[in-house]
Amino acid sequence: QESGARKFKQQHMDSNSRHLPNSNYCNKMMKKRKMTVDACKPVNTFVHESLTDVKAICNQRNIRCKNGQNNCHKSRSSMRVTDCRLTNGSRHPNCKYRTSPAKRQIIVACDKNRVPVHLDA
Ligand code: UM3
Repeated sequence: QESGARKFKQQHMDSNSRHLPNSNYCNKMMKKRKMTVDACKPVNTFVHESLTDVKAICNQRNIRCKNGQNNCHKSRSSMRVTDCRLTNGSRHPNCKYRTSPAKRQIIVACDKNRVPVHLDA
């Protein structure tokens, strides 16, 4: 498996948490998924859908990503996600996050193997 795909799963996939997250969800998950090691990653989204459904987004038409590349794709349906945003005044290594569940269409970048490697929005 290519590193981009592995990193996407590590940083963005949490298929098995079906219930609404509690307020500690992001504090625990951002640490567990290694996004607080060198620095506190400021914003990160976890997707609570199956890997099959998230990979299928790569079959949607290509659209422009925020970085100007054209390998992004938008999900047809809304997906269950949780946004983690670093709180003001939070200092490494004590990374503290606000946990915000949401349902929305997501945009992912896919590589040549048609697997997600980045979450664009
Ligand atoms: N990011 C999210 N959710 C958002 C916006 C940004 O997870 O709603 C992440 C994805 C990028 C990073 O990390 O912020 C910079 O845009 P990634 O490339 O590891 O997916």
